[in-house]
Amino acid sequence: MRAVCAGLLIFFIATMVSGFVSAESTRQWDVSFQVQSGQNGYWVSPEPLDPGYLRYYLRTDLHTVVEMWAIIWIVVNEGDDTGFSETWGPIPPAGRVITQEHIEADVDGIFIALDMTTWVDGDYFLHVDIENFTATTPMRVTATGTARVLETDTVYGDLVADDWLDGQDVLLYAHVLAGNETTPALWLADMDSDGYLHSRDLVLIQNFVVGNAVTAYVDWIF
Ligand SMILES: [Ca+2]
Ligand SMILES: [Ca+2]
Repeated sequence: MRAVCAGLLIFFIATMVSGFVSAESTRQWDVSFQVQSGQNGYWVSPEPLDPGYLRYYLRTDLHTVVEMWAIIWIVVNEGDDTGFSETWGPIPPAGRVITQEHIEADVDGIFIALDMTTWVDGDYFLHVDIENFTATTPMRVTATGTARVLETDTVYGDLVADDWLDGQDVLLYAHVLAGNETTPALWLADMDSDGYLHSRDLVLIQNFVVGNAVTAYVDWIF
């Protein structure tokens, strides 16, 4: 009887551990907002994040239309853009700012500036704030597309297995590519999801480590 109980206990512990290691969930939401120069714009996720995960990968795929006012709205720029950011968990009850950037651009001689902040509030809803939007001519920006969040207990690219992505992982990856280390699990290290370990995966990890979230993981599919 004791052996059976011990066996069941081991089974349940193994199930819990394996469930923890592989636990992840993907959320996808439609994004649609419009903001004019002189005004602020805000987007809030329709549902909160689960704060207890080890990592949160955020990806936006947006079609953006930039227009200027000249009696009517005239399109001056249009295109598709993928953005990527991430943060670690657990997310504290106070929430957390994920990215905060001041953006300046020259669109056909019109100077545009704005502040964009991505953050999680105390109830774990994801926010994108656009504030201090100024332009030398009245402008508006319309964005439509999707936002995706992968909540996971796996830190992709973490070859050193310390639950963090940094220069150590980059170095180990370089050794792997040089044939000097045991090949890591493909699912963990194949950052662009093409089924191979190659220099592009190393570049993607490097971009993320140095904080170049615009190009890091852009081709990473989840
Ligand atoms: Ca690491
Ligand atoms: Ca790859």
